[in-house]
Amino acid sequence: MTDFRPLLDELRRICGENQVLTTASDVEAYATDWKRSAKGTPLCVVRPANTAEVAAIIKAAGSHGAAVVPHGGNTGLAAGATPGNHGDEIVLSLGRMKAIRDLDPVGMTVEVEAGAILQTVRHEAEKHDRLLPVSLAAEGSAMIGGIVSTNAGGINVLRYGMTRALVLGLEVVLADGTVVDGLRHLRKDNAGYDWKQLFIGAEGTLGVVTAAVLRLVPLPRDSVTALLSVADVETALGIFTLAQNTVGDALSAFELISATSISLVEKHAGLKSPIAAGEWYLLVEASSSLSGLETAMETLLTEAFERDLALDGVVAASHQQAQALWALREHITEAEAREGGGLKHDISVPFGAMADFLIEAGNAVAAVCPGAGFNVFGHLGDGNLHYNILLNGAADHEAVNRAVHDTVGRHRGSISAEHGIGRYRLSEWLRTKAEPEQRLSRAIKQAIDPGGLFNPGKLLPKTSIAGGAE
Ligand code: 2HG
Ligand code: ZN
Repeated sequence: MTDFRPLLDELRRICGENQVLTTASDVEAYATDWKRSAKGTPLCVVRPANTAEVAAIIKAAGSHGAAVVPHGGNTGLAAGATPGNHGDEIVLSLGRMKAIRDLDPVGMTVEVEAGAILQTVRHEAEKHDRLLPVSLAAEGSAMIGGIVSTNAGGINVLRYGMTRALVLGLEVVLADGTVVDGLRHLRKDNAGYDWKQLFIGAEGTLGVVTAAVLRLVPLPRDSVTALLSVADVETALGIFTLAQNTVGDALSAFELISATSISLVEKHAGLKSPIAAGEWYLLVEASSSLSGLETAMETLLTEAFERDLALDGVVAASHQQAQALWALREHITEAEAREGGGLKHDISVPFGAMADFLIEAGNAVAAVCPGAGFNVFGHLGDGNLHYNILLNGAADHEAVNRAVHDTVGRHRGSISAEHGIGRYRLSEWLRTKAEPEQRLSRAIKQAIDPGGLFNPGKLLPKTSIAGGAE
């Protein structure tokens, strides 16, 4: 067993005595994931104040043979920020590095440190009539470094793309402690390989993202939200086409919610759907800097009723009503956690395959887990569903995962549309990802973090780098 006391002393010299946490109660919150399904035993938690301290920590860790697990708001759903169990990994919390360094409303960019809370940056942008268009239920805790490192999705991907589409520049610290300053506020920059793309969605396995330049958009002045109920997913997809034709490029969210998800939210969050039930619900949002959205949304609902697509529906008449409709969607994850027994999947398939996927995956899961419930909801407009299974008692998790992911594979979909691989989906990634793609991923890791310093056992197995078994 390595004696890490000299390393701990060095970390205290770098960050200050109080910023190196070692007691079980102090590190507890950093040693488990949001779902509390993964647990680890870190050597310590370090909380640097700036990029220079991050670089010094990484150099120190590398020279003493400890690994580094970057840690943001801990809202991820793949256990990508949870340390391993051998007491040889430092959790590097970016939470103290939260400055908004620069906000340019004319160039529409914001330069921000990794520990800034997403919601805080969004609020700051709003003061300047700008929007940072990453919106997710966890935005009150999620940090920019984690948002970038997981290439976070959320409810507005349909309109603005994933986080990747918003990153203009990054500052990262590499395994040897080099600080790479790519914090350029440029819309156009074709000068060589776009290396920052590798760090976006790398889940902290290649380096530490310490700051980012993100693109802003004009703040929509007008926004309309509607809730509809429908009988089946084919019909929901028909309404999606209708929405694209009536609401057009103002369409900013198109979410699917199953009747089971609504029941869970009604049961655990004390909320109530204002419309008559269907098998499925659609939460549709349009937003724009121009007016006229309400008319467009009403046209959508009128046509949906005239064509017998919608069973019931309502357009929110005020901001409060819109928030109440969104609360039904935003409380699903929490309600599922309270219900217990949820086994999460984050899948995407091509639009044309969505209805077949649901039938086939339902049958496949029922075959291996009779009596399972289905808490299905998600970003239908992106072809991405959270296909969460409610297990009643003991179940073979791996068999359920295989049932879902094999169905995804038959439709050339993805087993992780937006949450990442982390620890949670690693074995399924290894089982389902084609060998050339795995080889390419290992080659990237080998080129940038050859010693396997960063986030071992996440996204790729530890053995592929260090050669030793986990
Ligand atoms: C969402 O869309 C999140 O609300 C969480 O991605 C999904 O809880 C989940 O499975
Ligand atoms: Zn989601």
